[in-house]
Amino acid sequence: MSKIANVFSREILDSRGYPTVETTVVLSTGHHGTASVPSSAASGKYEAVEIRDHDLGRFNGYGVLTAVANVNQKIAPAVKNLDVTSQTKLDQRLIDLDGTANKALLGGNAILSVSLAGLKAAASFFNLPLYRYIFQKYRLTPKLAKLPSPTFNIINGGAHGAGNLDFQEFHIIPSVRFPYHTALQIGEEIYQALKHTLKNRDAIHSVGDEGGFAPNLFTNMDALEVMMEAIDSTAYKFAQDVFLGLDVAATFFYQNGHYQIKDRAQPFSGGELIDYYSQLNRQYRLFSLEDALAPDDWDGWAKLTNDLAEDTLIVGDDLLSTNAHRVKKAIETHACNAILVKPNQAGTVSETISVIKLAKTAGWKIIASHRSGETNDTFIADFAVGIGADYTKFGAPARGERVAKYNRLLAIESEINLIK
Ligand code: 2PG
Ligand code: MG
Repeated sequence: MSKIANVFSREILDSRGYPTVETTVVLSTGHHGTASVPSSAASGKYEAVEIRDHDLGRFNGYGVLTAVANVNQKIAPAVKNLDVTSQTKLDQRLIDLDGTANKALLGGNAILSVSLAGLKAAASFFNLPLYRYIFQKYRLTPKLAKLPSPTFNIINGGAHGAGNLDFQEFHIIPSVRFPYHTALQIGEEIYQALKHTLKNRDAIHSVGDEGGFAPNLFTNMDALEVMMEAIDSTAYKFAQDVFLGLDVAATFFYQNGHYQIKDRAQPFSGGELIDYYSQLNRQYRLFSLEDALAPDDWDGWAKLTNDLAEDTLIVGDDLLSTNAHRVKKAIETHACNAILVKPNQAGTVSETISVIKLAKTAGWKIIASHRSGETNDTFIADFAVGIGADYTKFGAPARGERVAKYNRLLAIESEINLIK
């Protein structure tokens, strides 16, 4: 039987060296699933709450022993004997046990670890690769034909960088016409080209949290210029083979109704910043623009979408926080046309799936996303394929925890091609 026999959790480290939760769910048959939870440098205020110990005697307060104890002592007895193939029942039990709107009692990190490990254990019970189990269970896409197109974050600023750039992520996005393995090659070659471009400018000194370079440049626009230069030094054609995108993560430089970035001495009002994005779009033909405004500026988001959505993906991340209420409001107010999907913002697999259904019904594009703090868990790669995401966002094509996901997509791509 596919019943949960045992659940145990532990504290491990993520890619930034901060503790996170890893949990194993074991079935009565001996099948099992293990999952670890990613984490953010700057969690949005509408996300499921990540519980940390705040015990300054351990890991500067970042320990997660409380969340681990919540799994081992509170969640494990409550989910014992549940049939793991009913993900909805498992997740509802977790939601009820917590009882808060934002999972603040047991912790989104504790709850998600069990939800993910349960899903993996169920896939193992049916002897299916995880992406195929998700595909067959939820039927969110008619067939597993083409893999999601990768977007690569090759310059890191904001909360992920070295303190120099205001915008958080500068992306290159190979054309969707390329098969996944070719898109990966393009992303990697431009990443290496960018290293040379930055060296030539004496601007390189390190990489940021997601493996992109964290250079010293004068303005955010300079970063886009450097990327154009890097693309030009390769065989790929800008706006044909490869495009540019931004995750601005505007909360980082938003204060008292204004946005302060180094591109201009005076702070921008919301309206001025939208005009600035239009200018950037004319110059760099932005393929996607994420979290361009603060998450409570609903009018601003609607104006941005009205002005730019014809040829740019207006992506909600902090804005939507993978939360059904916020997604419904964004659909009603035409606040964006694409969603960044992060299971740990929602806190369970089932809630994430409901949000994806809503977004798909609205005709939005779906981008399945990692977090800045990652582990070598490749769940998100299988999930992206299984739900039929349009794009993935897994960081730079460098650093083990990012590359693990890109390599998992390569394995899935060859498996799907073999079966076809
Ligand atoms: C984002 C994410 C992932 P973080 O803003 O989109 O790139 O960053 O995990 O720090 O929230
Ligand atoms: Mg973001």
